[in-house]
Amino acid sequence: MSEAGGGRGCGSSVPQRAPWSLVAATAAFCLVSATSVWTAGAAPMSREERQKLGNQVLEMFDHAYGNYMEHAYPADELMPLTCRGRVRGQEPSRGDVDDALGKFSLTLIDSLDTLVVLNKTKEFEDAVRKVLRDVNLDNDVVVSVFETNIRVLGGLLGGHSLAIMLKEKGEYMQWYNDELLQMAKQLGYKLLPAFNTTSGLPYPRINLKFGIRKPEARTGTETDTCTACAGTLILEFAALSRFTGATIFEEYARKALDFLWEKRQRSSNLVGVTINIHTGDWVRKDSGVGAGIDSYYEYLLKAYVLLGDDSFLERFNTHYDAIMRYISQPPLLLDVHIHKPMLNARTWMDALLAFFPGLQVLKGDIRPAIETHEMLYQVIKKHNFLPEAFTTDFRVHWAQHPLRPEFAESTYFLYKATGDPYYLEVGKTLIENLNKYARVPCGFAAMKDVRTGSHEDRMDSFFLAEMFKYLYLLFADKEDIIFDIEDYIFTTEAHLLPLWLSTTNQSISKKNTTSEYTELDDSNFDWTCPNTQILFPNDPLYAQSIREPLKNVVDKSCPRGIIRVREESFRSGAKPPLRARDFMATNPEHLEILKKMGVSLIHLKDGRVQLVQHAIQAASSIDAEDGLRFMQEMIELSSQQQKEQQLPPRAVQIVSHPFFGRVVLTAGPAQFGLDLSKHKETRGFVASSKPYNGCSELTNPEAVMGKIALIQRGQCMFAEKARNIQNAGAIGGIVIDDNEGSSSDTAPLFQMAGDGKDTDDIKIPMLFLFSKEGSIILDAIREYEEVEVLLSDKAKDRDPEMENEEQPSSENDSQNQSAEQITSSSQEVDLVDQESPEESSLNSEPESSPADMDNAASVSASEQNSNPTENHETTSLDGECTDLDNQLQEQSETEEDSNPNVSWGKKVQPIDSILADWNEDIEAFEMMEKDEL
Ligand code: DMJ
Repeated sequence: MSEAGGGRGCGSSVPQRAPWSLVAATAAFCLVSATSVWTAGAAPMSREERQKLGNQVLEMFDHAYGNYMEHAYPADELMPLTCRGRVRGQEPSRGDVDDALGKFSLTLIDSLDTLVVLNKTKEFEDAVRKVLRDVNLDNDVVVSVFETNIRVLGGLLGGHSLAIMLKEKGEYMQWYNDELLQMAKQLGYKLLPAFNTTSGLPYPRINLKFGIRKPEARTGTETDTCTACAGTLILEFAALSRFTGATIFEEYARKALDFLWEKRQRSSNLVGVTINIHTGDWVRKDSGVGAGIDSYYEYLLKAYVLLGDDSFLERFNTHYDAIMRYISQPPLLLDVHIHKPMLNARTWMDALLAFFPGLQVLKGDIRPAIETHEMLYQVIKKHNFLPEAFTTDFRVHWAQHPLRPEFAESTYFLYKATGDPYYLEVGKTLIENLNKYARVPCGFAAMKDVRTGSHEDRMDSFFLAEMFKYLYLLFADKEDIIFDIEDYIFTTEAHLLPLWLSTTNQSISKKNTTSEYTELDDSNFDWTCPNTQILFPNDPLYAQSIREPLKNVVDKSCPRGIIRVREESFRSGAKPPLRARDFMATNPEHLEILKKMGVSLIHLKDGRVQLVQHAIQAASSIDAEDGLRFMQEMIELSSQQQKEQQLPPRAVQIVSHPFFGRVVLTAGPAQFGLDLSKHKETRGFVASSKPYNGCSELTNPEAVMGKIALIQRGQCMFAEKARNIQNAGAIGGIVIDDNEGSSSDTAPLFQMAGDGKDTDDIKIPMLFLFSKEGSIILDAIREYEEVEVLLSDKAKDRDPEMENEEQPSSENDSQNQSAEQITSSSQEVDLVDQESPEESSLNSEPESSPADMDNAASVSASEQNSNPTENHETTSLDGECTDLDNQLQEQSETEEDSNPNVSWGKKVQPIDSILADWNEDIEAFEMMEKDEL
């Protein structure tokens, strides 16, 4: 078993040698000292510049935290566009995302230890007093157990850890008497009822006041949870037990981890994304390192580091081997099926996996960390931020970006490990992009769409808990931080827990020790503490040499094959199966392969072709399987192409004082009028049309002449409104939704359809705003009268001249003034409760018009086909990299394929079991498509 004294550091089999830091567990486990290795390569960054960047991070934090405290506190989060607090129940529901909000001043608690890291000790002291004075943990609100654990319990424990550190130093926090710890304990007890399941896996949600079982709880009926949700408790729960001596918390977290470990898929050693908390069955059998699983792996390794329990390392290493074998395709990390790990389950990656290179650094496996990080950085350079999901050929899959910190986290760890100043430059770019594109007068706003640069009225607490910590630490020297960061480990929310906990109150780990985990053999440490000979083989340019071949991986990429077919899955001597994207209906060789796979091609009267598979007609079970894979690829390809046909959202950017382009609103495009993606943007002052619905000739043409007319949705077709404002001389139009409280944060955007007739006469650009975004413009008019906007496909950089006019001292005043004005009017809005998930693609919608309007003709194909799983038409893929230009209609028929008597040549696997497996895969794929992160 591990030695006492700070967990297990580098493995005993690997000699410790300079320049590796052998602190048992710093944030990075076996880190090289940053300055001692680098001698050449990217230009080193001077201490002066690093300090300048560090100060910039401090200023940005002040802007985010200051605005939260001024305009949102005690609410859980700041809404930076409308400059007010997000209070659950007072805003339209955003679904699961809102489960982080427990009316417990989430952002303040999540920011506590950031204040200390950023040397804001005085502010920390004030913040702790506020938490103790104001925060109530007994609210009648249903919260996520996972989020409450990592953000609130973790925040309180991180705050406590640094409070006692400061107290011991003798200057600050002298009055502190473990009050944060007491709150943490109270919260810990509130979460415990969630573990009342036979499996020991916690319910995903709990009512802070009523727990799970009571009828008032409004929860406890859930059957599934995500793996990360059940497997990301051990650090906080063990710390709570060890700080307080109450062993129950660590016991519960261990039990949940034990259960997940037992349930791992035994042949692949992978875990699925969601699991039934009662039966332990995997509900979603896809497996990656991003959403739904990420921090389960992170906590296994970090639990070993913090608690020194070898069993956690053994488990982590087993999973890590499987990840590297099946999921890792450097530089990509692609989800697979746990029971068919050679097959990819997705063609896209989510942004949460950006933490993984950081974890690989902790593990000591630097090469793939450098590769994946480089790939992610190139995606960021393309879109300014990492989109919530992106395809294997690096196109945007989900366009939002809620200011996630994972990439900054990995950048920090890679810099620590390599000392390569390249990573400082990466950090600098992150800072620049945040200031350029996400900074708004009242904080930092999440990106609604990285393609347009539009914002969402949201600043998540993790932005303060994590982003500023990692960015600040990236540029800081040891002496810039008032304590030794290497004495702590970062939780998944970047809260700091002291490593000395490993030797405190160890009774639980002793109690749970079984003979299953004895002394680990050396193989467990093979990767744990690599020596510098392996990582930097006498070459200080090591990291650069790994990045070099990848430098154009994103820009030069072509659409990739949809499902990876690994070499070992091919039969020897046989050709790889035909890929859907390569298929050409006119190629006789392809037709022959189709036939072998049991796929027949039917030419439809309208010129399209339809594919139908009868597995029973395939030449062998392997061909049948190839055929099913081909059909699945075709389904996905088809939905991807259909998605590409839809118009992307547009941006309305307020460019006049005091916004200066900082506020960007997500707008829906029109299927008629000027196409903003092909033409220069339209810029102009706005004016409301009269009548406001724009359904008849305008009575105020002089007011809208040469301007962008605002028109309310309703009463007539969108095209009719466009014609009326165009006739009055408007240069563009913005239709504002008449459904009060609607917002692109909560409702899927759509494109405005024409009226079913020829709309070529409409020459001006038309955009659609939901009510909340529209009211930001209307409020601005009330306040400033002259409001100028830019209509475009992508927000433009702010006007530097306009910016320079701003006096630094008056900036806050004017910002706050505008924000307050917006606040007061926004609060009058009667909000509706919508639960639509966020979507980045657009449906098409005809104008909401009275029943006598003929809408049917204007509904476009994209509306009819908005569900990818029901899509029956495809068009060709864009770009030079593919030769597929056939229109296909796919249909998978399986009903004839379940004959249990059929046996297939060499490989005897009943076809119904193959089909059942494949159907599971397809179901899982369909579920994933519907899922939000
Ligand atoms: C944070 O709350 C945590 O890092 C969590 O593990 C997942 N990601 C969010 C931020 O993106």
